[in-house]
Amino acid sequence: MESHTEKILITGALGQIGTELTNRLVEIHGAENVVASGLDRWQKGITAAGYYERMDVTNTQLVRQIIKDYEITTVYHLASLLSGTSEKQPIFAWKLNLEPLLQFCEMAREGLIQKIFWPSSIAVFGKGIPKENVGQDVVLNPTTVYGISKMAGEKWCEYYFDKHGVDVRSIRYPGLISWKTPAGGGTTDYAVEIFYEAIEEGKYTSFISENTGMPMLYMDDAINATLQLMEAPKENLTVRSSYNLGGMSFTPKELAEEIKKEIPDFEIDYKPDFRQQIADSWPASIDDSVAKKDWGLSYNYGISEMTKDMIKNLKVKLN
Ligand code: AKB
Repeated sequence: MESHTEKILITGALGQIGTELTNRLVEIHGAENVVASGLDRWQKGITAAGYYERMDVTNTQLVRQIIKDYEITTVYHLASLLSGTSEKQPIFAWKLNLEPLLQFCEMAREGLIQKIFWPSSIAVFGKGIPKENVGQDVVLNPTTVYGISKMAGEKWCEYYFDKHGVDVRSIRYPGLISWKTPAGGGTTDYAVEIFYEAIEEGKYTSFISENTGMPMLYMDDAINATLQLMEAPKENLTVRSSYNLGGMSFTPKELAEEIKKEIPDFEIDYKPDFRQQIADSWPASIDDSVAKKDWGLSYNYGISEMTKDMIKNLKVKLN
């Protein structure tokens, strides 16, 4: 039977998406209905959730107990290793990125929880796929550990929906840009680091080459999209693997030019590292028309609005 009060568990709640999503969920559902969780110790003020559970999400027994204790109905399962870090720890990346997702799908199949959100990524695309305007239904051919784990996760989501009616929803996030909580271990993270260094040092050495375009999204838009997808009527959803999200597309050079409008002395140089190869295998832009049609995806931030907002907020935070 469907529960009327949503009781929410967020995994990876102290991460880049987790901190901001948790606070938005608290605004909507009330602190008493939101349980944040993560590997680290809780620090005062980091999220507004009513409860915090320090838990290793691969510890299935503990996770099940927490789901039961709090009578959780909805899980936002965000805990994941990103692309750069996954290349360094492939076996652990597979374990962390896949096994808990399967466990949550099993719990939903058993009727213990009712709804799951799970983030996929533009990393599912890969070799041999056109660079521009990549569609929802292209063949996936990831060449990274992270991309392989996300592709497999998407197929599991689709499987659990098709076979067992499990209501698991997913978005292929592009690079996420935000100022509240630092990103960590991603290929698109240059687009976050650059702001910190522009403000603190006036210069930045990019680990991605100047003309490499990648799709990016400002955190505000990412959170709105996530909540919109989770609130959409079930019958409107035509994609049960993961929805494409395009956001905006730019190169490091274009972003540097935008930053120079706000910080005229800013300087950039380029020293691509192993993440360049990852970026080269990813699309430069994404077609997200299916998400727009199915659940009304829209954006408030382009590159100029995002750059202005990042600099304004980071200047205050770093002072
Ligand atoms: C990464 O760079 O690994 C992530 C992603 C695009 O999924 N930001």
